[in-house]
Amino acid sequence: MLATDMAILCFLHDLFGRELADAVTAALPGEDIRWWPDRGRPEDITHALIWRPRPGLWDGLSHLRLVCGTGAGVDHFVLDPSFPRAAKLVRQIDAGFAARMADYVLTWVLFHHRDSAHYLAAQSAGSWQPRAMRDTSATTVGVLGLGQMGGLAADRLAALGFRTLGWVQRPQTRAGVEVLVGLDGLQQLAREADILVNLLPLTPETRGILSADLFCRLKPGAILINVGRGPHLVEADLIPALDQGWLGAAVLDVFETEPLPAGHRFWADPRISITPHVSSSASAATVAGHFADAVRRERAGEPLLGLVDFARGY
Ligand code: OXD
Repeated sequence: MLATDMAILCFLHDLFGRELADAVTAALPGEDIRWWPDRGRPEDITHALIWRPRPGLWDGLSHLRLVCGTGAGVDHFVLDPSFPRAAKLVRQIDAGFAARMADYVLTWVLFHHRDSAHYLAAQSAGSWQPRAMRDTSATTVGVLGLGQMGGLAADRLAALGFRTLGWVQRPQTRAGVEVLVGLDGLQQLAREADILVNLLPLTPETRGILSADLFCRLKPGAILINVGRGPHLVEADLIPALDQGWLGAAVLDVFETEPLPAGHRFWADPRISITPHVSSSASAATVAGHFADAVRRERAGEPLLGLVDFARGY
């Protein structure tokens, strides 16, 4: 194929607006960039920057060599049976992306550590109800997943003085974080954590990990923060776990169906805090820069940064 036949396909999230499209155009000057759904001749497309696959997106892309996701999670590619496996897949690997995620996690951990839900409710009732304060070292936070996102969140929690447990598939050493592995490790984390933060990648093994089976082993009244993926949580198990007192509250940024449908039971439950999948994203400039670098590396046959291992699933 001649270099002139090489075209780039982009399908971006509305949240980025024009900013990302402009940044991609500026980062790849002179390239034939096509914007979904206007793919032109699909066989011209060799590189793609994609938010989420859409039905028909991959059809006819017989020369596709590289796909770059705009997010850190790549489950929607890896678990998509129609993904063209001959193409390499890279994900975002940006320190700023992980830092924004850590900010989100710290915000809600501190919110619960400082009993903020209690004080907001007390204010609504016009009632002065002080509670005893605790040092951060008296609160144990368990982080599921110590990858790019979970690792930084755990480091920052530990730096604030929280006792921090991290659960991973493969053992690792992390200053300030007690690293746990395997089923025993998960059960220890469940027994000891006051606040449970999920930052695992979504794979067939982790789907549904946040279920009644885990919740019933938690310290009574533990707080759940799910910033992984919606399908990590068995949604039907959440309200019963709150009713049982296994969980005291939940913070959810991701859902089985997004946007969370109007009338869903979670919306009206005061024990559940909801944000619309905004825990983190990379900046437009970073996504465009990473993509342009990946295109250049792929063409030059250089190692790709953020290359996804399909066997591992992330
Ligand atoms: C991501 C996301 O994967 O925003 O980064 O969901």
